[in-house]
Amino acid sequence: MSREEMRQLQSERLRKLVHRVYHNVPFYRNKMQQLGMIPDDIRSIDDIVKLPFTTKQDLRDNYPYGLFAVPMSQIVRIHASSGTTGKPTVVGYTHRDLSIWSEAIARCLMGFGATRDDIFTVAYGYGLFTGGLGLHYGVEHLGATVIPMSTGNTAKHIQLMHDFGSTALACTPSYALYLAEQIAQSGIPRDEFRLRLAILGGEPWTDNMRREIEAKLGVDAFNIYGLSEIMGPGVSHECECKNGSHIIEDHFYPEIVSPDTLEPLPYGQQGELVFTTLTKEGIPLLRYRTKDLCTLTDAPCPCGRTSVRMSRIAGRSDDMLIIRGVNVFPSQVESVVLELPEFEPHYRLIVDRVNNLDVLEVQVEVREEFYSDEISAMMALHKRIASRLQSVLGISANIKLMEPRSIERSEGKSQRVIDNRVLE
Ligand code: DLL
Repeated sequence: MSREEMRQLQSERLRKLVHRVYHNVPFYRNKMQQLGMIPDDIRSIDDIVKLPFTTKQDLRDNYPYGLFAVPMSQIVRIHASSGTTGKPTVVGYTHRDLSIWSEAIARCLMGFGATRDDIFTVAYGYGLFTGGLGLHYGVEHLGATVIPMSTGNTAKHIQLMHDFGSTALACTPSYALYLAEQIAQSGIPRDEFRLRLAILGGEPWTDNMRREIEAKLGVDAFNIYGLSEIMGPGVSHECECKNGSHIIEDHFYPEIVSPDTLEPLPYGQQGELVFTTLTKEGIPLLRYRTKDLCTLTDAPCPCGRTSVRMSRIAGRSDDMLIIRGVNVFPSQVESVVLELPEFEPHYRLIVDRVNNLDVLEVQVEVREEFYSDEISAMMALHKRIASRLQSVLGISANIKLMEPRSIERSEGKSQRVIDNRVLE
């Protein structure tokens, strides 16, 4: 499609979308009324800059279903990802949404050179996370074979990838590196595996990691990007040129804005990535602020695709961490320590990468009156906070109980996160 044809399609879809959310989502109707707008003010995709932004906080304020644009009878699936505190961010899909999502992922997979003859091991988590089920239905839509492994039990993964002749692996890049090492130690010769493709995303990674994964696993490794609020994986994907990720922009319209002023920035300048879901029915979002920092380009790609490409994610404009593929906000830890009377509201998160696996240590300060020399008392306290944190964060962490007043107080912004991972 030429750029002009794409803009026409996007304009048409945006006009319909704005009418839909204005009439079906009170949140958007109020926002537009506050701005003195009516749906007919939006005539083309260029008018998108007039529309209000949406943030994770808006989803949280309307928890769980307040931003849905269709009755629950039309919602056929729910997914959720971490919110900034205890409550997750909830998204809902209609039949049509799921069909567009599967098609979007199938388009990504074709961009990686996958065919119906491939046998995919999907090692993203199945469940509320969009990674597992998202890839799963995309692989089926392509007509390839899917082995729904989900996460955990690496030895079994390796055995079944070997025995089932898996040709493609979909997982986080850090898990791919970990798997590569475990395969090397498994004693099974690498040439007995048929792996040729790795579909990696869900967390930031680098070209150096790509080279290492490709060399160790003997695969061609590709980046896939996405976020649950917009759909899940499959918002953008690399092609054989591996030079930026093509955005599926007939469904997900991208903009770059300054995270400080929210003014739109021209292509080529780094800023915060913002998406508008042009066709989504369940929970359509206007100008959703991803907080991911990157650049966009519409320069022609040698592969022949005409879509806008995004660079790798250079960082975040908020404090979200991705630990073993799971989104973690320091404020989630804060909500737990505030809930439990035995702890002070002082805490620290220390993240390391050991053997390519992320390790999280959470240091929490025990209140004077609850601090004791008795091991059993401290162990009970440890257990209490560990289980609460595990349930709020969705990942396990090494908990370190700290003596009263041992975590440094600061007058300015306290440094609550020490991230020792270096992505090279
Ligand atoms: O991580 C969806 C996904 C699953 C994408 C599997 C790719 C593969 P969330 O849990 O909502 O959804 O997290 C979204 O993860 O805003 C980015 O910060 C980060 N992220 C996702 N893919 C990439 C990537 C899924 N390829 C958040 N590179 C996003 C860098 C990524 N960061």
